[in-house]
Amino acid sequence: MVGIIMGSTSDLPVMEQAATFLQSMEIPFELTIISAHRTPERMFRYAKIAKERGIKVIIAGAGGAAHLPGMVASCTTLPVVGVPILSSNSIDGWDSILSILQMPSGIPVATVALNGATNAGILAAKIIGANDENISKKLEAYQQSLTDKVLNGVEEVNTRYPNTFEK
Ligand code: RP5
Repeated sequence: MVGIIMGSTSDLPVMEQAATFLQSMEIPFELTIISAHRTPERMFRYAKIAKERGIKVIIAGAGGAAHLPGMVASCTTLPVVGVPILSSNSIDGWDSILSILQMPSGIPVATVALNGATNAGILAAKIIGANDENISKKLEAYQQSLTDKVLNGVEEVNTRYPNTFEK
């Protein structure tokens, strides 16, 4: 249902975070390496037949001259979530971010933060969850768990420091 792709196996430690989130939501996904520069034909083929293979959202990660997400987006009507990666050939990460973020009008890539693969997984789940009540409910529970975590922290801090603001 979700296709996770990345330019190199060196991107895997970051991109696995998207896979981990999708697993926690029980959303089926596939994951593979596709390089825009080193395997361009594989990239075009993947993007062109992704929809007919049943994929609903593509998460694409790359670093440096990060052309994979944008080029894939140019060959499909599926939503593409881009993950800029701070890689060995990145100057400082801004190169990866801007390569993915600054798409021309007409070919959007939903770009998350540098190394933000968990958010890419969440965004993909939200896109699918817009038409799937079961996934939507799981996302609600996930967001509630984030709220609970913060409020537990509030309680913890209140035992050590004075505060009169409501919880
Ligand atoms: C990009 O170049 C890849 O997405 C990766 O982030 C970066 C470095 O690739 P390797 O040289 O580690 O294979 O295309």
